[in-house]
Amino acid sequence: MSKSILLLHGPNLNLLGARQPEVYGSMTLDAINAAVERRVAAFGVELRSAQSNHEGELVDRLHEARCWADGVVFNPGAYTHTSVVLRDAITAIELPVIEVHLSNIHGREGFRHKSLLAGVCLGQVAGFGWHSYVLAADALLRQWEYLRD
Ligand code: CA2
Repeated sequence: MSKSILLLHGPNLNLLGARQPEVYGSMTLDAINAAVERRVAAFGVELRSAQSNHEGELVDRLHEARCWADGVVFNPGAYTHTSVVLRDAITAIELPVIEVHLSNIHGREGFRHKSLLAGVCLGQVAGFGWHSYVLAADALLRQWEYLRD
């Protein structure tokens, strides 16, 4: 049975490419989604992408993923640092979730150093611009043994 991934983006990430390219790069969200899709399609893995600026909608997307996805690549944006709600949703769905950040949150303002979500994720990738998403997808591919070593 082939695998499926939900690629989920949180608040403000719909603005990628249009604002603050010095922090978040110049790739648009659509271009990032396409790059990750190309990567996983090479292994026969399906990718579905979604973005929301609303915490409750992100929760709904995570819950829905239980019905069709085998793993989640998730950039929760600023909710990373604040959301017990998303932490509980990630715990509840019992899917492997990789937390992703474009920027290196550990090298930025102190309030970004703490993630409320990383501890309930399989792991975290941060600081590699849009490549962070591809590396996170690779982490799932490795988990499922499409990739070795
Ligand atoms: O580095 C990341 O990927 C972040 O998740 C981005 C969040 C930030 O709050 C996190 O601490 C780290 C902010 C997303 C804002 O996205 C924008 C994109 C373009 C222009 C302005 C904001």
